[in-house]
Parts: sequence; C-alpha cells; structure tokens
Amino acid sequence: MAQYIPSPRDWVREQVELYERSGGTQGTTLRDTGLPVILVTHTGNKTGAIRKTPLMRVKDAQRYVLVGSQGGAPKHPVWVYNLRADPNVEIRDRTEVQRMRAREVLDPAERARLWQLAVAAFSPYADYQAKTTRRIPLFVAEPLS
Ligand code: F42
Repeated sequence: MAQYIPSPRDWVREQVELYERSGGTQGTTLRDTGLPVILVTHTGNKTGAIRKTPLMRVKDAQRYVLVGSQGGAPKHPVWVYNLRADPNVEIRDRTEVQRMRAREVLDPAERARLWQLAVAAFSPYADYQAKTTRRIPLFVAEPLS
C-alpha cells in the first residue's frame, strides 16, 4: 500500500483532515466563501505516494472539472503533473466517494465551454487566469464505465 503524504501547506492539510475525519460533513467549503470543495486523491508522480488535494467543485453533469489555477501562480500546481502521469483518482464530494479517471481537456471548444462553467462556479478563476501568462490546465474527471 502506498504511503499518504499530507500537503506541506497547513490550511490545505487541515481542510483535508477535517473533510475526511467528519465523513464529508465538515470542512467542505472554501473558508469564508461558503463555496463547495471536493477532495481529489491521486498518486505522486515521483514518490508514488498518495496525495490529497482540495479543489473547488465544478460539475458538468456526472463529471467534475478540475482547475489547475493555484491562485494564478506562475507555475502549474504539482497535482497537474501527477494527473498527467496517472489519471486514476478518487473524488470525494461531501459524503460521496467515487473512483474516476481524469483527462486533460485539450480541445479548444470543449475547454472554452468548461472554462465558462468553472468561472460560473468560482468567479476568481477569471482573475487568476488574468494574473498569469500560463494557460490554466483543466481536467475532467469521469466515472469509470
Ligand atoms: N488549487 C487549485 O489549483 N485549484 C482549486 O480550485 C483549488 C481550490 C482549493 C480549495 C480549498 C483548498 O483548501 C485548496 C484549494 N486549492 C486549489 C489548493 C490546492 O489544494 C493545492 O494546494 C494547490 O493547487 C497546490 O497544489 P500542489 O500539488 O502544487 O500542492 C503543493 C502544496 C504540494 O503538496 N506540494 C508537495 C510538496 O511537497 O511540495 C508536492 C506534492 C506532490 O504531488 N509531489 C509529487 C510526488 O511524487 O509525490 C512529485 C512532485 C513533482 O516534483 O512532480
């Protein structure tokens, strides 16, 4: 069994702990905003360790859109490289946990549609994209068929 390595960022690690410890009934929103957050469990591409990353919940029917914004930072978050290397994820949305597969959205028309959904769910994504020259990566996580 792979080892779980918690995030080095206190606020992220604490949100993951509360979310999981409460069985998905607490710690499920982003701080003061009240907006919903999901937990994405994935595999580190160098360590092979289990990583857990809270992201905003952006839904497209049964699918989740994962937005690699990291607050408009100049570099992609590391989880983007992890998902590119191994697309198998587990997504916790409050009390519901599902195994899914993540696919990076490269088609421009599909990306444009999903980006609109993302900004509708969490408007700061637009500011984050304006803040950085990198193109914020999007993934869709789809149920395993
Ligand atoms: N981040 C987003 O990008 N988008 C969101 O919508 C979002 C929402 C959100 C809501 C609540 C919350 O608490 C956090 C939220 N975040 C959101 C922040 C998000 O959870 C991540 O912290 C952020 O995106 C940064 O991701 P990161 O993967 O760069 O994480 C850092 C902090 C981290 O854990 N780094 C590790 C470290 O030790 O520095 C590395 C973890 C890792 O995966 N290592 C790999 C391995 O093999 O284990 C190898 C690393 C490599 O070099 O390739």
